[in-house]
Amino acid sequence: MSKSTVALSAVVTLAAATAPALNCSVASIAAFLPTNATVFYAEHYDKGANFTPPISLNYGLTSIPTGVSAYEVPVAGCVAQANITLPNNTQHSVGMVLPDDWNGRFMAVGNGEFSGSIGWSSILNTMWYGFASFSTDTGHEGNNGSFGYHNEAALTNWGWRAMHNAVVNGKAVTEGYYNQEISYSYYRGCSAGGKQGFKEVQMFPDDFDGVIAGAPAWWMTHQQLWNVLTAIWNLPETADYHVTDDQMSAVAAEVLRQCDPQDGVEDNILQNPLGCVLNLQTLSCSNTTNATTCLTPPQIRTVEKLFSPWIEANDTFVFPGYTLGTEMGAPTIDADFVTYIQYMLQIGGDWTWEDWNADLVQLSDRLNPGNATADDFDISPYYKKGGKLLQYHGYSDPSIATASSIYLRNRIEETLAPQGIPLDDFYRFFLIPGMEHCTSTPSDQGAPWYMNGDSQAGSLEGTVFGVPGYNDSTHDLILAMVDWVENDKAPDFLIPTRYNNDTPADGVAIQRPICPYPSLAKYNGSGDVTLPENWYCGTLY
Ligand SMILES: *[C@@H]1O[C@H](CO)[C@@H](O)[C@H](O)[C@H]1NC(C)=O
Ligand SMILES: *[C@@H]1O[C@H](CO)[C@@H](O)[C@H](O)[C@H]1NC(C)=O
Ligand SMILES: *[C@@H]1O[C@H](CO)[C@@H](O)[C@H](O)[C@H]1NC(C)=O
Ligand SMILES: *[C@@H]1O[C@H](CO)[C@@H](O)[C@H](O)[C@H]1NC(C)=O
Ligand SMILES: *[C@@H]1O[C@H](CO)[C@@H](O)[C@H](O)[C@H]1NC(C)=O
Ligand SMILES: *[C@@H]1O[C@H](CO)[C@@H](O)[C@H](O)[C@H]1NC(C)=O
Ligand SMILES: *[C@@H]1O[C@H](CO)[C@@H](O)[C@H](O)[C@H]1NC(C)=O
Ligand SMILES: *[C@@H]1O[C@H](CO)[C@@H](O)[C@H](O)[C@H]1NC(C)=O
Ligand SMILES: *[C@@H]1O[C@H](CO)[C@@H](O)[C@H](O)[C@H]1NC(C)=O
Ligand SMILES: *[C@@H]1O[C@H](CO)[C@@H](O)[C@H](O)[C@H]1NC(C)=O
Ligand SMILES: *[C@@H]1O[C@H](CO)[C@@H](O)[C@H](O)[C@H]1NC(C)=O
Ligand SMILES: [Ca+2]
Repeated sequence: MSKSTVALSAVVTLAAATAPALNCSVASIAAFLPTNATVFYAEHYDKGANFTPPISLNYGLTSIPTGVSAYEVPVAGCVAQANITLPNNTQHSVGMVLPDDWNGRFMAVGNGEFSGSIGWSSILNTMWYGFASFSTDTGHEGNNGSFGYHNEAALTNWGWRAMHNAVVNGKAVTEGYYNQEISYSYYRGCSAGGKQGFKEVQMFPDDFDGVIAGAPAWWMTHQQLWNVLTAIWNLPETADYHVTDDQMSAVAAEVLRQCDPQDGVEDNILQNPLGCVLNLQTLSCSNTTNATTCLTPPQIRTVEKLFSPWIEANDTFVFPGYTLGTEMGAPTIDADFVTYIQYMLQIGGDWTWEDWNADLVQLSDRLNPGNATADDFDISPYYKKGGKLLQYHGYSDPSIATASSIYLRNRIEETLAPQGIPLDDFYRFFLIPGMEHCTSTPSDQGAPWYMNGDSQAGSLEGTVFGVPGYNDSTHDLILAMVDWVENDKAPDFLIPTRYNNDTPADGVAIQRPICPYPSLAKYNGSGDVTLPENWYCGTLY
């Protein structure tokens, strides 16, 4: 039994022994919220019961691909939703889950993309551990940037204000509902949610004791433009430099062929894509006869651009490129990202990709919509108050260039090092070979990725809670953070899992440690490469 499991059971026992008569009702939840809040419902669910968010209060969920659906409530408890007033005559909607068997801890979770819906699946996922968990829709419904048009207040809510308000009110509800002080407060988010985690660390260092921030969209002002520009680099489709999905698949296969052995182990996993020397000429049409997949010189230039940093005039580094092994397909325009330029940069719906101009970088920097960008690298206040921060990013992320996380980590280090702050004491960054955006791995790589980071459980077959078979702090991100915060046991490594067919019942396909940057997992030279014990965290040189 690890230290964390001992601590968890101790608190659970304590909560059970002193269990007050919990009162899951609209009036009792409302009593712990400001009077300008409206509690819509508060209902008790048995373990395993289904909760379906009422569509009339969760329109935002209909714009998520899966739509509104039923969620399994993992342990018995109270499920509630309230709208809470924010400044400038605005409001946000907050979902809350309060388990009967409370572990004494508070958890807030983040959102995805442009947010606009409560993260019900995420708070129910963390409820399983016994956390009282909260999520905000960030003050608008719908998952694109159109809400921000001529609406500074809504942008601010989205940028940071709603999350902090949800934390403040969520803590009040938790302590009121259980009539007991919260022992520790945590945060888990990925993508936009990773950014929200950094934003909290930067602006409200007292909100959390432990923050888990995956694939952070922290450089909102530049990343949003890059998401559109990478597609523009591949347009129009009639251009001689345009690449197709078939060609990008051939590139992915060639990257794997050349880079896989360069890390010393031929296993289809790119353990260190940054260390790969790639020769794209092997795909040139002069070398191969397959006209569907070969590349002309202008097409090779397009591929090189995608894997290179975006540099503008005057040597301005704007955003990093994709890392090798990122199988992004042929980039195409995503209408959601265009709404950032149209509505968050206040240009209007007539803007099309043909209007692209590099001056957008300056406009985006100047407006910094909602102050959403998390670029205050001096996170020393969070260190000084004893907070812990765990950042992770997949090496094959087709949505947010992996290297933007490395850039963030390096800017933080160069800001804190002169202050004599040892990064490793409170901030660790893990790169995950072969993981895509927050979750999953390309089928030709088959890397281990599952640690129950935010949104990961949804990529497994069936309804999954925790890390099946591995209820401990080396395999489970949440337990790792709890162990770090409460037992001072820092994660020297973590072990993600890939289950056969992404189905826990089918058994484990592969596990391998991931290591705090800049160390990386190395094979010890003998034994099964799919077993974690044959790997160790080493240095490159
Ligand atoms: C996980 O471990 C904790 C602490 O030992 C325990 O309370 C809990 O029941 C375990 N959960 C499962 C599903 O085994
Ligand atoms: C629950 O709280 C409400 C509002 O405070 C109160 O009216 C009701 O009597 C309480 N119910 C129980 C069972 O305590
Ligand atoms: C809502 O109520 C809280 C607590 O009473 C208060 O601090 C806040 O200013 C109110 N918000 C608005 C917009 O009136
Ligand atoms: C929102 O309210 C704050 C404080 O009341 C005020 O300073 C700010 O100018 C307002 N912003 C907008 C866009 O109305
Ligand atoms: C609750 O707040 C959201 C904004 O987050 C808003 O769109 C919705 O209309 C509000 N619901 C009600 C019933 O006021
Ligand atoms: C953006 O979201 C709004 C609100 O959900 C929706 O009406 C609109 O069609 C969306 N626009 C795009 C381009 O998806
Ligand atoms: C042509 O491609 C083959 C395999 O695809 C490779 O072995 C060879 O080195 C390539 N030749 C050149 C000149 O790139
Ligand atoms: C060319 O590549 C395409 C896509 O991979 C494949 O379907 C096709 O069979 C190949 N053609 C030849 C002649 O190898
Ligand atoms: C480059 O620098 C010059 C001189 O400072 C300035 O006038 C110009 O606007 C800059 N261009 C860009 C794209 O930043
Ligand atoms: C914007 O956010 C940063 C943290 O990311 C914070 O340091 C700064 O004070 C904020 N600025 C405003 C005007 O709120
Ligand atoms: C490599 O792993 C094997 C199997 O766990 C172990 O017996 C061996 O000592 C390890 N070798 C090194 C060099 O660490
Ligand atoms: Ca390899």
